[in-house]
Amino acid sequence: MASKPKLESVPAGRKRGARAVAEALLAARRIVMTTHVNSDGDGVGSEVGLVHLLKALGKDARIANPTPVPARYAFLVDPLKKHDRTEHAVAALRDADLFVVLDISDLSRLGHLAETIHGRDVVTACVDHHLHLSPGTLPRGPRLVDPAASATSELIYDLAAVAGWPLTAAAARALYVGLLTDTGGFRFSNTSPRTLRVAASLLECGLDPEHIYEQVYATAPIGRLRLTAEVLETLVVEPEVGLSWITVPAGSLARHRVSADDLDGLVELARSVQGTRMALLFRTLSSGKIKVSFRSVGDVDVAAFAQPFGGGGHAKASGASISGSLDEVQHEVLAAARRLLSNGRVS
Ligand SMILES: [Mn+2]
Repeated sequence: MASKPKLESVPAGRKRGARAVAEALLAARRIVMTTHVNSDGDGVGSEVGLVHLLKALGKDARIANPTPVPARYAFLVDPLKKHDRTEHAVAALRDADLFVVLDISDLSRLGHLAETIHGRDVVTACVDHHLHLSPGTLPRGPRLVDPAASATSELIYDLAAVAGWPLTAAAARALYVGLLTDTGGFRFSNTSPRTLRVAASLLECGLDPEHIYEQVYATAPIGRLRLTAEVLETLVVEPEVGLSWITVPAGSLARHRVSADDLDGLVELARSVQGTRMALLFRTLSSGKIKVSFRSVGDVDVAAFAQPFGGGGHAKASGASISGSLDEVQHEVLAAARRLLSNGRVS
């Protein structure tokens, strides 16, 4: 393993939050961390990274997620079998004296765990980089929140830097996965010079970037490709306004034996159509609601666009879960998108 690397300096605005979160972590005896339903590389990367940091300090830290970790991130979680309590998440939360909510600031996206987190009088720390148009609904606790961070994993790195905690190779690998996936492989607009400096500093811990790439992107089940083909068949392009959209056919995930994680990156393919300013992906959730993912090009702000639909996210990547039939939701959302793209107004 490489010698202990010097960590990047932390933006001034994050130091106070980082200190507050570090203090809460050091004071706690049983820490349980969680992330949003259908966790992604950043949600998993930030919680696995934090578990490794806390383990090195001798702290009792567990993971309890509302939904299982996607197969492509199993390589991060498998070595932590003892620490992953997702199958008994509610029991793990009942035992904890500190909750850490990662990559989301809202109770509503914690699925069946929301009730337990809301119901217990336990300090709830939050580390997140989503834009909050309204105050989060989490219980009280320290916050390390900055929408300028490329990923929640970058904020966990900052937490380690401010607290002076040693970055182990296992922690660095998990945080690197968070940066890699939330920036679309260091391609999206949230890839800042600092993102790459932090990524470089993580690589200094002795990581193998090609191996990580293979695990995350280059070991797809055949069903993911078959699903991709089927979803791309639904592509509709409206060049006059710069709108492209795709729909996940009913039952296709089960038919191809894949999960929602296998849809990752599909909406970016719709966005890649020349002249597209906004791309959308529609799918029916098991709850019956319709999940819409929004991506934009240029100055179209899809975080603001998602807000009237009860959603949120980032300016160029956001989402919302909307009640109604697929037809109704598509009709409503596409009409709003056409209005926005043709006259700059959401409604
Ligand atoms: Mn994220």
